[in-house]
Amino acid sequence: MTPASRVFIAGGDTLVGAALLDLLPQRGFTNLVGTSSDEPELTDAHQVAAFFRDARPEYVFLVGGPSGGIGRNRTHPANLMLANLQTITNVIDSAHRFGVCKLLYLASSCAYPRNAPQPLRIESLCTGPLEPTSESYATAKLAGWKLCEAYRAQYGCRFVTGFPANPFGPHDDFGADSGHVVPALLRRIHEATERGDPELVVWGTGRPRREFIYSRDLADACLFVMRHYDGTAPINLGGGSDLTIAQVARTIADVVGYRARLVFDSTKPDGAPLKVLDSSALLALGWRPATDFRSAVAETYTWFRRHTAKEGHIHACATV
Ligand code: GFB
Repeated sequence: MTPASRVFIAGGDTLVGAALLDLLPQRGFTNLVGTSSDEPELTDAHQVAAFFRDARPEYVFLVGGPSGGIGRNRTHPANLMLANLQTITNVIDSAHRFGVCKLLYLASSCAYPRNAPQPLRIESLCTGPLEPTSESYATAKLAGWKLCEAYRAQYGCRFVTGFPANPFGPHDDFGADSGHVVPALLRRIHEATERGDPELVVWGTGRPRREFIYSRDLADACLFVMRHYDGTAPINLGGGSDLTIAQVARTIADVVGYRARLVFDSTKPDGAPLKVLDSSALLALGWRPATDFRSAVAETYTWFRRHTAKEGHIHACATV
């Protein structure tokens, strides 16, 4: 991959796509194709094929397809599964047909079996039942990994799959009901502070643990893997903070300056009890995350405030 390589971020409107769009030019990659207005609708097979035929991308980051937090996964399993399956099949097949040099596909840590041993190792994939709250989305994500493997086996395509920790950052979906825990709580705690609410309800028991990764660090890991990893096995993309949801809520309250009470509503689902990745393969290659959790939350909050003030609303994008 050279600065002149034609690079396509399939899913530039997602959390990770936005971070890649920021990062790649900073690292000297200026020949980005399919950015903003000329990005094809990824669920449309004809648009995607026509785009690959005309733009001829050489390197593809497949980070597209909608996602959401535990709320959106429960209310929209069909939309999430269908749009992800369409995105995956369209982009992967076109990448093969139009001779892409290398593709990195981002799956999700929710594709691991619910009760797999922790930290989650690649060997545990497909060894047990999935977490029910995200089964449809996770099944589509697993299909994407298997499709990459199939194209590698049949055609020798250099298609690599990464399983990221839970990402968050600027351009996230800050919807109170649709977003993942960090952006959803940032918004809800921000609004509770402005109203002076005496307490804030946090979903679930507060006991589940998650590993988080700042979207800028994840974009950096994606670029690193594109340049330095070409194995047939998928690779976990983590190595950062592992926190309980109660710790997450308290950190966010602290960053926002919310001094009132946090109440845990155990009638709301916890989802998987624990999700922490074994990222030893990535770390052994020399990659490290740069941003600690609290600093990443603070940066994300700054972005959120700037955009709330400017737009009067928060753009909910399709996060990975
Ligand atoms: O981030 P989250 O929605 O995703 O929820 P998952 C993580 C934990 O935070 C759960 C709790 O235990 C939630 O109950 N939580 C507390 C909240 N308050 C809130 C809140 O206001 N909003 C949200 N969303 N959660 C997702 C999958 O699972 O992980 C997706 O559903 C995707 O498919 C993503 O893979 C990475 O980690 O539970």
